[in-house]
Amino acid sequence: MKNIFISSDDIRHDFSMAMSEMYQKEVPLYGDLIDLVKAVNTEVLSKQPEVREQLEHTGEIDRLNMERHGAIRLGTEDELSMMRRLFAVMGMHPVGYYDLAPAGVPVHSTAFRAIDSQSLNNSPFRVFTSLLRLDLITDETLKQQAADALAKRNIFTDNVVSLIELCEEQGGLRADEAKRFVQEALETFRWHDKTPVSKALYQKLLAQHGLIADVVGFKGPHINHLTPRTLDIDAVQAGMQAKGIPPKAIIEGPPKRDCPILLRQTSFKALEEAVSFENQEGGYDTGHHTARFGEIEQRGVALTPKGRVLYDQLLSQARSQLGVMPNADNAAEYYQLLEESFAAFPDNYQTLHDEGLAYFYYQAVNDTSNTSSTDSNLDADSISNKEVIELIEQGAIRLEPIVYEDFLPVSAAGIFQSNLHDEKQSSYEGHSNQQEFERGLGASVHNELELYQTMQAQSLEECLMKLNSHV
Ligand code: OOG
Ligand code: NI
Repeated sequence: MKNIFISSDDIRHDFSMAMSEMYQKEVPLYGDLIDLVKAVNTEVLSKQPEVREQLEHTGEIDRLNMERHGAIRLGTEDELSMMRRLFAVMGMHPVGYYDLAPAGVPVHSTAFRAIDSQSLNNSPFRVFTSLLRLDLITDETLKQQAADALAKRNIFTDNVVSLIELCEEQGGLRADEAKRFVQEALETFRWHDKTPVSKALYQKLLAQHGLIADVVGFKGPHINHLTPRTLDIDAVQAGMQAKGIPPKAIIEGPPKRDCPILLRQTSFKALEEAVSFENQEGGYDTGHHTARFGEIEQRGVALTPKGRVLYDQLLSQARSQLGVMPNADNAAEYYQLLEESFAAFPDNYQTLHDEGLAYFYYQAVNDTSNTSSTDSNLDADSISNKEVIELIEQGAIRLEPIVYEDFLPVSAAGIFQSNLHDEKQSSYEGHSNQQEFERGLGASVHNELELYQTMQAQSLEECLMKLNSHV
């Protein structure tokens, strides 16, 4: 029977395009950033054929220009669970748990994204989604006022809720339903310059934390940035300065390397935007709010638990040697410390693989002369690591890096902070609370490491099957 439903990958693709178009209209600097990223990526692909070849082998080449992530901040558990159902329509599922309270940001978060290689290549769009932790506000009166304001708002249109329910009932959406869904879902992420709270309340919220004002003070979770993927973040950072787009002082994440790992990110400063606060006379008081910005990122290979421990250790070593938060004045020193610290992290793919530090796709090399010494009974369950390494050395198997699809809590905190003008609080006490987050979400989050492990294992299985059939 022919499937009457549109694939969720297509809905996600259409939605990400609609979102990008809306944000370019709302924040024109973001459009300039996209042009810059495109130019840099084109240059890298023409000057570094090995990068092009790698992206062709992993299938990422086609997704490069559509690749972006966004971020939103939600106020209540109900909003979070409906958001999960909304993203599920587009094949986006919660992956990972990020607790940002230790870094002084009163939220915990997950990322909604596709989870298998093919869907990711069809549309890699993902949304970093944070839930405000009102429990970390110590002022009881303010906490209550914030909770009341949040209880009054409804961030979803009635139509989008009906379409989500319809999708859940019938198992998908038809073309016209999907089209309406994209339009209706977009409404939740739109910017509103008229706020439902008084200026006085807004200012009290702001004095607690910029993020609390950004969530509680508004009608909905406006998309606060969109982030294209670049192949050379240092070139884009330099280009931003030259184009008059003021970048944040520090590129977050690991230092520049031959074999990029995880994720490096930088952003341009949030805009100061005019807003109107509702007053008791039914009119509006004018003011402004800073929340929305643009960001860029360069993605590298996903790390295994062992690699991730080493990354965290080397990063915190560099940061503690610096002694203070990295900023514009100590940027050069910070990069120097980071380079020195990360000298201990192997910088070629073969070593990263052999030492079990990163995840890779195994691909059969289409040249039978390489497989002459292999037997025809290669089996993914019983093959040893040593045998795999031998096949790689013989040229029968090629390694390609599995790109990191997720986020990094220290980097995310740096991105939040650079846009909040709030350096008062350096950390919140209070436990990381994945279970509570998942209760609000109404589902467990996927473990990202397991997803990468599965991708790697599947590729090994397919690769060995191909080699067996060659002999
Ligand atoms: C999210 C900040 C984190 C990233 O790319 O790490 C983030 C936010 O500002 O809401 O987007
Ligand atoms: Ni981001």
